[in-house]
Amino acid sequence: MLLLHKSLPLRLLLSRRPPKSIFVPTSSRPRRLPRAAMGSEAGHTSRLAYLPARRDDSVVDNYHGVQIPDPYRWLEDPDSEETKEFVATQAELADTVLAGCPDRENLRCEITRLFDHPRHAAPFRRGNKYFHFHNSGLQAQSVLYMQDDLDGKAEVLLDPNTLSKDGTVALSTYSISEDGNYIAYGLSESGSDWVTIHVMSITNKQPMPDKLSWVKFSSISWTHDGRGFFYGRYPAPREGGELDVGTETNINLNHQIYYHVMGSDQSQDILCWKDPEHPKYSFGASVTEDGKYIILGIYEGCDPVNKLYYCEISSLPQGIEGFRETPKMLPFVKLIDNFDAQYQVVANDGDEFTFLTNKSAPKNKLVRVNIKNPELWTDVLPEHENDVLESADVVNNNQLLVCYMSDVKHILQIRDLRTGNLIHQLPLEIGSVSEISCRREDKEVFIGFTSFLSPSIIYRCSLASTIPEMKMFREISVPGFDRMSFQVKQVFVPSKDGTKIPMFIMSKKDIKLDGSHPTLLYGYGGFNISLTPSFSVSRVVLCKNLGFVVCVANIRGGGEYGEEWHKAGALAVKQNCFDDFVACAEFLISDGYTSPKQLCIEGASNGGLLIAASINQRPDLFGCALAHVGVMDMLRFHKFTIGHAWTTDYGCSDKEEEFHWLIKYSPLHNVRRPWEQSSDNHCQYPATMLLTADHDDRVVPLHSLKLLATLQYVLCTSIEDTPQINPIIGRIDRKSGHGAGRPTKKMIDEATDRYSFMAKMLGASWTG
Ligand code: X99
Repeated sequence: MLLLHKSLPLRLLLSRRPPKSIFVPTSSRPRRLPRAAMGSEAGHTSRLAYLPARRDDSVVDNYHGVQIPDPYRWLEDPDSEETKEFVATQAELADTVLAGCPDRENLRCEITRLFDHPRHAAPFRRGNKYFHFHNSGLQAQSVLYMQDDLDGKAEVLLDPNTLSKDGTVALSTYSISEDGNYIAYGLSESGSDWVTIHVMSITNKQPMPDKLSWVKFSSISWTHDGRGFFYGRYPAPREGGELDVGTETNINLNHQIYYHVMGSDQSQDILCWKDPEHPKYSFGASVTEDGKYIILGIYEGCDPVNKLYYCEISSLPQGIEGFRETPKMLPFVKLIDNFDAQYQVVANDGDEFTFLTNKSAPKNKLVRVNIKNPELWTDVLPEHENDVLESADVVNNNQLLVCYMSDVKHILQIRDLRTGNLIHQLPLEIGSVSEISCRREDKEVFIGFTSFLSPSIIYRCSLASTIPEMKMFREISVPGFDRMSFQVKQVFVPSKDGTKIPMFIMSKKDIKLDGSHPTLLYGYGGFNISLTPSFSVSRVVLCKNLGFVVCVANIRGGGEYGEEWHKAGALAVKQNCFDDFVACAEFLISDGYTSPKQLCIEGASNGGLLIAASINQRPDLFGCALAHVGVMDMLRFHKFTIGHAWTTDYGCSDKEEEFHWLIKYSPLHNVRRPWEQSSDNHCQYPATMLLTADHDDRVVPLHSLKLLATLQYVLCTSIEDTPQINPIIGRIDRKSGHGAGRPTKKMIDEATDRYSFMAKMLGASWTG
């Protein structure tokens, strides 16, 4: 069967003017659009000519008695010629559309100009040295510097930009040994989740021979004797498969924790924990700040719940290395052996441990227990009525730096570690704490702050004096950005069931609420993740140069109000996420910000699912949709890479009841022709861009590819005189992944493409 007309030049596939016959009014074609409605005011008058992709009608699955066709199953094979051809054709189509977006070069230029400013992260101390990351502006990756003291000269320790020409090798994790002599660091290529750990001597900056492969979802934690470190890995994903790592879709099972002894080959690493009876579990091992215990966290998915085991290093007669020759794993003691709640170590004084937990406290609390006598647990800092306890870091020996989230804004306090009592409230503007850098022995802490209109400030807060002082240590300034010309407000929008959904709205100062503004609405809604305020160059450019209103909706499913808020947008009630998002969109229209034709929605990952489900459910409400790296096939996501971990939020189609939740909103399975569904026979889907990348091994590209083929088939190619004029395109990046580690140029190129498409589709014009 002919799949794709790859020999046809693409410009011929783009019918500048649709064939006449399609648009000749006849009584048998009531769905036809009058010319004026063909999106001319939205800047697109011609329909794209899509190449129909092959449909394989023989693939039909039986889910608990329900037959579900999957005609694009063949797109699940990333290595087949047919898939490569589909990807090439879609990329070409997107390129042609993008080449016709008038503000593309304006956007690229302005985003690049604003990106080009030096930025520092908070310093941290190890041994007798300070370390920090710095990007001079347009460097692909930030560079790790070290210095003897904070006023001294900083020298480069590790510059990832030297590791590849195009900046696609990124530093994804690192850990410096207690004495400050070695750094173990993980590199990932092309945005993949796979990591290779290397080691470097810090004293002479010499690379060590150590090289650890197939590391994934791993931190690195040194034992305090500096002999080695713990890390997590999977079995290699495919036979002989060092080829184009990160493009494979194989399920990740049987995570394992190893201890690597410096100077040895990976084959000699000591297996510390595995659980073949529970292949989907994943593990994290870390050494406590006092160096005495190994803490093992056990996770069965993405929920904030974990088992917690410990091992006292001094109890091992021949140390950890005594386990090299034995088939035994480390003798962990099971402190928490069920998945009731989350337990994170905050501090320990010998056997007495302080944990941050959500056990019977969905907004989190601090508890204390003697791990040798774990019957008695006491509350140190009880759950707050409204605010979520996000983190607690021990500092200045016996104090805690506590971070709360209150209506999606952060609050910082100094508390007493023993009693939990409040000592000081630290002054903080409205925004987010982006990082906290301190250790227990430190008398000062570095705090990173960001907000919609604050690029980043690093505060240095000394706890040595009676009243802590928040001194500005570094302020990042963006040339040409004047925060005084913008405004941000927070509103609380009632959703379908009356729940108040917080939403931030950023715009130029004093805009008229006359319904005229191009507007971008962003959301996520899942996995207990909170969208707190942060600075974005590209969003500032949208407001400043294209007159946009930019909104962030804190819908249910996130962690904005703790675990209850998360659970209220998951599993059987995932629909609440979409209802909340739609309510926010409707608010923006009814309150005079915008109109449906000028409203674009955007989200990534679980937020890509949000966008795709939203356009399926309310195609009439939006003019444009940008769905990045979305989970689009809700019946099969658990079969690929780490997808099985997401059943904690979504459920799994293997279970009958859960299949019925999923089939109701799965983007791939709910694409309908809106003109056949509504009384408005002109109703079409918004202009849609699905974004994915070849090395996305978190949400594998097949999700977006199958949805793209389905949208184009149902709306565009399977019906001759379709009213679907708004383009449906896929931007498929190369040498890119889910988002982490993306080089600056790729970030700029992507923002340029998606926002120039959006601007054209909404009819927004460049105001300079
Ligand atoms: C993940 O899939 C995280 C994957 N992951 C683990 C880790 O399973 O990063 C794991 C175990 C131990 C250490 C580190 C890790 N996540 C993270 C979800 C959302 C998240 C994700 O990427 F929970 F924040 N998704 C993509 C969910 C749906 C789309």
